Amino acid sequence: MNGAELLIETAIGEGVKVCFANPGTTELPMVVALDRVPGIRGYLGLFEGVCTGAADGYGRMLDKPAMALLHLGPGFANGIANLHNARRAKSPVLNVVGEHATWHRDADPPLAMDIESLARTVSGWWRTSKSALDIPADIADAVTATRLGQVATVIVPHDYQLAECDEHRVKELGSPFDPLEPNSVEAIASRLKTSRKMALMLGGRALRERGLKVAARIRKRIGCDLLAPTLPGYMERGPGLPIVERVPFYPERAVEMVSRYEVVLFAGAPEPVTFFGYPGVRSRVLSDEQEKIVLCTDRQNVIEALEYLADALGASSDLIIDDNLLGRPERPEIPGGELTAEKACLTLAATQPENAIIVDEAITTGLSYFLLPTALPAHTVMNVSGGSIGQGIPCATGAAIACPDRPVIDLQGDGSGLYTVQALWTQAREGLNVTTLICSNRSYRILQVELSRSGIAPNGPNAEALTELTKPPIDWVRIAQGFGVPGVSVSTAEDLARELGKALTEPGPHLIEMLLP
Ligand SMILES: Cc1ncc(C[n+]2csc(CCOP(=O)(O)OP(=O)(O)O)c2C)c(N)n1
Ligand SMILES: [Mg+2]
Repeated sequence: MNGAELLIETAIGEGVKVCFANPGTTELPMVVALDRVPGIRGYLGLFEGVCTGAADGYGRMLDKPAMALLHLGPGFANGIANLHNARRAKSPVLNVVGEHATWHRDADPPLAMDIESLARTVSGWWRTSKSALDIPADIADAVTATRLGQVATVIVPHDYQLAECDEHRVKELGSPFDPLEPNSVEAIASRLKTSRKMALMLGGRALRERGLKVAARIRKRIGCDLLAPTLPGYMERGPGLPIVERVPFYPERAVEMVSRYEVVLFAGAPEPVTFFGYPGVRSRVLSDEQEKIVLCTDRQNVIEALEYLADALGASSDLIIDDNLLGRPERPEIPGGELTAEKACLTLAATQPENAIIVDEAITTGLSYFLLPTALPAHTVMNVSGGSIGQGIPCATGAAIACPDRPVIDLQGDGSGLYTVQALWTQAREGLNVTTLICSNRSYRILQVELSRSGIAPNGPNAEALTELTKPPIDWVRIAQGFGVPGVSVSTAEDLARELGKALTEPGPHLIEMLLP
């Protein structure tokens, strides 16, 4: 075996099943190894941001890593924006990046870059392999890091990929978690028993079913509200799961919402801060007077910590949760008439099938969607957690590969969609069940809103030109068709409901442009 084959064999042994790739010459031994050592399926992304966004979507859905295979520093750099989203979503992603042969680096070839510096900004763990024989341990350590909800990056020189390795060491994976400190959780339980006006803010794995169910018990026992970050990376919702409120995007509303609480307990979520520093508005949404308690570190198991806390509070697993604290199976009516952002969200909510995966990169159009769906059939919502747009179409692609039996619906801003639109081609090539709903307001609407909120200057011709998308208008139906995805444009809620229904019953990807004011 050579180093590249060893790498693939180790990744297969660690449970990796898919590889989103955009390779170059320095990765070709690994491309060949994918065929020589069968077990990982390769998916071509036509831009590295597609590969990393798809690996993120896959990782969020299955809570285990896909591999993203990227070419040297420039390829990795192209993938960074979506790796940033993955990092914020605590999503497991295993990057493998080729590096020039060790003997060739000194010549400073054209594609040479400082890959480790790039890796550092988005990866919780990274390493350049020191020899071919070290590759299995590097992959094993990287996969262990992903189990903590981290992006991990292995950089593999070309000569080590080609080197023959007669014997190699296999590394056993241990638990990635630091142990819990029972005393600390018990002290938190005592503190909560004597508090009033409490919120439990959930993030990461705590927003999956098991975490939500234990959070429901804690709420029932101590009467706290349940909160989530503004853009949670992964959240399950539906009948039987507790209603969780997200911290609003705009600072004044966020501050108003959290001002209700004397104590906020964080379980897998960071303290909320405003997205931007607005003059005269504080960065941290909570005030100094409000008590903040952190249940566990990012290196501890948040689900175990919540379960331990529930037991310490006497919130046993047979506690009956009142129906009014849970999402109930209800649907809004399909509205009628010309589409608006709100009607688009209502129509989606009225139509989405059981077990849908909703990717929300709708920016301004999606605002009213989240306020509805607690009462909808069971579904998963994924947001652009790092605020780095161009995530939706790739994320939906990876989610559909992870969960081929679940319908994926991508509520997609038009401006954001254009960053990584070529992911539609991967959807067509793989016949993925993704319906992309383009929120075609033909603008960077959120920037127009921010401009008018800032009151700094009236909109001049440059401010107008840099925030609108009408000259020329973008032809979404032909873009979709050009990538092999059937596309249609609708302007009323009735037409949207009909086309969405059709798209969801026909196999393969579809794109529906929703013409919005
Ligand atoms: C990588 C990256 N580039 C630029 C931005 C700044 N930005 C945030 S939202 C946005 C426009 C979003 O437009 P669209 O998807 O059409 O949603 P709308 O605002 O119209 O609802 C831009 C350019 C960003 N967040 N991330
Ligand atoms: Mg727009």
